[in-house]
Amino acid sequence: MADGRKVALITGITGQDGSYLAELLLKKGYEVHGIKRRASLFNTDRIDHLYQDPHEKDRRLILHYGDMTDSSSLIRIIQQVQPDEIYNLAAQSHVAVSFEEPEYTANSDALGALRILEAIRILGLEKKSRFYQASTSELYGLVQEIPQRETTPFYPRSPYAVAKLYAYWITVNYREAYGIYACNGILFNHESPVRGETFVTRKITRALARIKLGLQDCLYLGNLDAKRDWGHAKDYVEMQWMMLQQEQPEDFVIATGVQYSVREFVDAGAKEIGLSITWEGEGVNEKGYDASGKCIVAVDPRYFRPTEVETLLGDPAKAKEKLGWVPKITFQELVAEMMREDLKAAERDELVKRHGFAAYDYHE
Ligand code: NDP
Ligand code: GDR
Repeated sequence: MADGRKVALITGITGQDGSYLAELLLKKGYEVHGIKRRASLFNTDRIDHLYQDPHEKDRRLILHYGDMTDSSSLIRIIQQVQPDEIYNLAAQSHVAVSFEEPEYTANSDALGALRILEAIRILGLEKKSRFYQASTSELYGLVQEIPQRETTPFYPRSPYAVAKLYAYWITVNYREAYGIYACNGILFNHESPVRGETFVTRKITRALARIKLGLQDCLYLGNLDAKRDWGHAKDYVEMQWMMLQQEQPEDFVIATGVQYSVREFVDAGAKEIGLSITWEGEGVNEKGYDASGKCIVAVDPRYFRPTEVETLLGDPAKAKEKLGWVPKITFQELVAEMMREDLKAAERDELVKRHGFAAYDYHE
């Protein structure tokens, strides 16, 4: 505690969840420390609104350079910060990219969690620092039970999910072996206007907005039939905090209990901005047409994954019962917010283009 304030350390503070969690903890009066890896750009867009100049007195948001693949930086930071709570959100979090970078994904996502837990032990903080591990519904992969709950067997289907499986179990093991207050939040997909642009929801809302304003012709997607249980990141970070406030550490599934397909997400987003899509064809030949008959959505097999997770649907009953947690933001509200924000961004880009500046565009 610093001046009676609780101290939290967030790895992955520059990511989607890190930014929402930092905002939440600052509101709750915490001193918040975040680990940021060195990049050639600032890369703090998502937390710029929370940033405080290092020269300000009584600063409550403090960033440290570090990396999940570098034990020495993690030990140094944890020693310096002496956190009451550690939220391990940092990860190479893209499933498709994990097939391209499997070793790096294992290093940051699996061994990264181990490095933090070992740092707690090396520094003798077992009774002080509570630990939250960002576990994932991807652990269920090839699903063994519908809906998935805390007791459902795991069957990971990507190098990302296999790395997260290690992180899940090492968290359980350090809890049992050393009495560390350590828990796993098994979070199903959660999105927001600051979701990374290459995850399917944000890719869809961004592209639909740009198509609407004539900045892009077509949205290329992979598996339109994949089904996900999509919630809002703002709701889910609240749960991350709640999990560390219990008497006993436990693992929880966090989900909405409702699922939609990728195709349904496209339809919902299109509806928000007055577009209606007619689907024709099947498999790789499936296409979506707007009211004028123009093709605006097409399948590109390059977005198929070597092994796919076809369907995920969570059962959040335990979180509801034990923590009184219920997601507040509905799927329709989530889609509406994402569409609204991406439309604003597209309008800015369109303005720039209209004034003769070439808008850089990168599709993925
Ligand atoms: P993001 O991809 O938005 O953020 C990941 C964060 O991790 C970024 O701050 C990134 O830094 C940082 N990071 C990546 N590699 C390293 C590294 N080697 N060292 C230090 N920092 C690193 O993910 P989300 O916010 O969406 O997710 C947060 C966590 O929750 C992740 O662990 C993810 O796997 C997990 N998760 C996410 C779900 C979701 O639906 N969003 C669902 C279930 C689990 P930089 O900004 O520099 O890239
Ligand atoms: P996911 O999220 O793999 O569930 O992992 P993503 O949005 O990438 O994919 C969801 C589903 O959509 C299908 N899909 C596409 N996906 C992407 N990215 N791009 C496409 O063009 C596309 N077309 C179809 C995918 O095949 C998949 O079935 C996310 C990440 O945040 C993880 O870190 C987290 O652990 C899980 O959610 C829960």
